[in-house]
Amino acid sequence: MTDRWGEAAAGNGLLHRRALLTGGVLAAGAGAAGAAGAQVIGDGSPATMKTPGATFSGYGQPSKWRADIQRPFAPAPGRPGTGSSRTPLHLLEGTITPAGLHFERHHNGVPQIDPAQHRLTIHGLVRRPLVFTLDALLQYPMETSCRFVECAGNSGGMTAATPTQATAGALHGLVSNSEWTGVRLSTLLDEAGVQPGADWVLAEGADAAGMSRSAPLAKAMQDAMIALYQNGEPIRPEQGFPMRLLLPGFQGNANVKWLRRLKVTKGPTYTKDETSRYSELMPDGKARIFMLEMGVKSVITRPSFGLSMRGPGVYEISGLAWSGAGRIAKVEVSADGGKSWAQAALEGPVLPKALTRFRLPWRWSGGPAVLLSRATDEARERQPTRDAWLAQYAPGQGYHYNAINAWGVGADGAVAHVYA
Ligand SMILES: Nc1nc2c(c(=O)[nH]1)N[C@H]1C(S)=C(S)[C@@H](COP(=O)(O)O)O[C@H]1N2
Ligand SMILES: [Mo]
Repeated sequence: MTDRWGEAAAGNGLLHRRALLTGGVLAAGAGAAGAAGAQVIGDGSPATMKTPGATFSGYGQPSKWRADIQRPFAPAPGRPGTGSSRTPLHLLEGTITPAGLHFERHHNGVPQIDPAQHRLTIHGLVRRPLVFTLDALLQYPMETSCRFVECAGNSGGMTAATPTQATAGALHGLVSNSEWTGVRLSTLLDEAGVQPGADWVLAEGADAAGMSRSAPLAKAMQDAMIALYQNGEPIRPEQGFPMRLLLPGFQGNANVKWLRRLKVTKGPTYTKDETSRYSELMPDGKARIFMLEMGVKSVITRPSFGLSMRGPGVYEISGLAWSGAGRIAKVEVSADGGKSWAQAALEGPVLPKALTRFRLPWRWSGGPAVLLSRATDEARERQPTRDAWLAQYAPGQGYHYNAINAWGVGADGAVAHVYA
């Protein structure tokens, strides 16, 4: 079929991404009788035009009509501060995660840290051990970058034998993306003077879990940051106030929050957090340790489970893609379960180690469809199929899940989680 949307780009109604530029306003369900996205303008003025509005507030809050946009979480009985809450990816747009919706992963609660009392110590294999107050750190040159943080356990539920019927946020929401500002770690390490032979750094948090992780010194010198600000405001307590280690593209766990100590070492420290957890069991029974970089990944957020279709018509398929290796090079979308693919439009600027938004128009005929997205990064790594991913590990191993995800659209417009 050819109309203002142009030729199909792949099977089952996928349109060319150029249509996003030339197609004009895209209303979900437009074209179907009674399902128009926009309404004709009426002449009565709304009540809000007749009385003055509310007053000012010191710190703004989301609209009361969108109080449904929450981080889902289930506190562990007896250990309320241990576990995670997730970013509701399916209810958000763009790429920046509002600070209040950044996913949380705490191993023993959120410590309340008085910034005036907090110290960051750099010691170990350095010529000059240093102790920084927050005020001292704020004197250093700072830089800003957008970076995702993703828990290695994100999407771990995808190893279940049957697909869990849950939202994109509940399944894949242990990833968030912020604009972080802080001091380059290399600036501080250069001042401390790393001794020859040192090749790893131990980072320790000031929380009740005493969470600590080792990272290669090369990463610390390459693009690591002591993050002090998140989306322009001081980093939230849940994200590590007054400071966290940011290791762009590395598994969330290594991004130590409430950072109090960095020890320069020869070799990794093998802390409890990197030996009992965050290592992967392989098919031969050996565990792999220090697989720190997150793989290339994508998820369609709209349509997705919980967001039904409103009748046949042209819809925008939209989602998020990211890679710990750098920039996203392309995202392909399929509407026929992987038989044919069309390339989605990437919204720029496409930043390294940050979430990238992709979009593609789709003419839904009203028949069954299986929607997939498959991302490739600039290192030419491409997301594996679920079967290929599972074959890499011992059964039940759930860290670093980055396989192709699928949503099934039924003839009634309901969207289900399916395996493809
Ligand atoms: N000190 C400390 N740092 C920590 C944790 C923690 O419990 N304590 N959790 C880690 C884990 S497992 C992840 S996935 C990320 C989560 O960061 P977020 O809560 O800001 O999303 O922080 C990491 N850093
Ligand atoms: Mo994590």
